[in-house]
Amino acid sequence: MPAITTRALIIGSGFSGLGMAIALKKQGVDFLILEKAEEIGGTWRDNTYPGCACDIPSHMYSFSFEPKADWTHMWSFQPEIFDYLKGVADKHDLRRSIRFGAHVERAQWYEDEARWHVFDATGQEYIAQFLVSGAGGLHIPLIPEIPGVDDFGGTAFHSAQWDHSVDIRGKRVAVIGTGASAIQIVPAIIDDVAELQLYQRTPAWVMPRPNNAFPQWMRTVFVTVPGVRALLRAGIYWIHEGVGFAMTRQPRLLKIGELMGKWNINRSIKDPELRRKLTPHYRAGCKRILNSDTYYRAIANPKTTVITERIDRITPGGVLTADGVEHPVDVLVWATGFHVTDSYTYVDITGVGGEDLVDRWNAEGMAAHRGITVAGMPNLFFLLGPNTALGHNSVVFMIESQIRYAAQAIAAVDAAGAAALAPSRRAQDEFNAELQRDLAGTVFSTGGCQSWYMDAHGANRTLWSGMTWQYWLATRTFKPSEYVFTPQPEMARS
Ligand code: N01
Repeated sequence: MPAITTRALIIGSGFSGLGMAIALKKQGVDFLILEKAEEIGGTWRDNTYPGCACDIPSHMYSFSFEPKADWTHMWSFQPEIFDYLKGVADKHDLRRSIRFGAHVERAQWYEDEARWHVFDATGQEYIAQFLVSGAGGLHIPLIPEIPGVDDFGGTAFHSAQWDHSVDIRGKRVAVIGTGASAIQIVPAIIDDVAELQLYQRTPAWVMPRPNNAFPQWMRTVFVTVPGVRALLRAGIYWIHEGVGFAMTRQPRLLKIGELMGKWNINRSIKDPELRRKLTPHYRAGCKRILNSDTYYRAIANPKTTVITERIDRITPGGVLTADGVEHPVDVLVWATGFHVTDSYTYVDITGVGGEDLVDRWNAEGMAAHRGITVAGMPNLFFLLGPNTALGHNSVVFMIESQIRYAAQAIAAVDAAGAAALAPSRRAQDEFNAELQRDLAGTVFSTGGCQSWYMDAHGANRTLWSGMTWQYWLATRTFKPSEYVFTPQPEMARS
């Protein structure tokens, strides 16, 4: 197989990959998207579980440059978001620049050529000057290492790999986990199942949220009256930034949210013992705040049992809890989240001097300059990389900031007549030292919970430390002074 050569390789075709491709197209940079699956969409292609929806309003959770005025719901469901992304890909004619079924496994920087050599699982080689990872952090399903996981005799699957061939009607279904995915799944399946066992390790703060379809007249207004949709988007943005202010600067303000969360429990759950089980004992926001008007109602349904005993093991017939009770189960759903702080292990990246990025990040924790570029890894860009996920607003806003920054960096390489750039270790370390100082005062660190925001070293390598406009400011203008430029190989030789 001859190697395929292009100027920029983009891994993934979710929001990040598609957005980057559109920016490079505008800039006249040749690119190829490598997509492991047979369709675009990333997260919004993979997650098809019942009830799957966005928990950030759609008018904000969409590209600023591709508004969709006729979203059917404030918080849209997965099929509509997936359709939106397919529409964006088609409108910008991106499919012809996507190689489907290309699961990237390895990328190596060849210093003498100043090029990335990238290999997919079939052994196909790609050569490019720039490499952009649009894989994000929520793409490797996590199934906990509970004894007996492989012995289960019924059907088991992860929430992000929902098996639609399984008929759950009339079945005893166990949902393990009570995070953002589980709270959408539980209300969506409760009417169908015979029995629902919900295994909760830590209760979530769940805020009330009605999500009725927009009435037709309102959709017509969004479509026809200039400025209304943009005003709504701005309103959504600043309300969420208010929550971000509380989370990152004044965590005690989050007590107000806790009152709302308690009210949400009390209005649906009458049993005091169940109320106690469902009430969190950490500051709201320490783990992701969830929203639902239907979750507690589904829990109040007599078909549901909330089980808080530790899971001892999975048996061929069900789930054995630490109190010695074996709960018979037909279908087991792992709503247990993703490998986040080790999500980068999906690809082996080797940079200058043969340094292995996975080894570096395993040892030091993942860190990048402004969450995007990495010292010693020339012309490599991460979208939704280290410390750029959010607990309070739309990650699409973060992605757009990063795309703009990466596009500016590529333009800076060209303007300098250079072959490559990478941030200086000093600039990267200073940025991250300040970031970690800021994170120390946030609810993510002080809220009294254990969350997947923290890595194996106990450091938050996942979330941005402030509000999203601050990230926008931090990435608005690319600063060449923070970078080391590599000359063109032939200039280096002369
Ligand atoms: O995963 P999670 P998720 N035994 O990690 C529990 C995005 N998302 O898929 O809290 C028992 O939040 C774990 O318990 P604990 C969003 O960014 C977005 O739900 O660790 N339980 C927890 O309850 C979100 O944050 C949307 O004690 C175990 C659950 O499993 C991210 O995806 C919608 C366990 C995992 O919750 C992940 O959400 C859905 C064990 N051994 C998701 N191990 C939008 O709407 C783990 N758990 C945009």
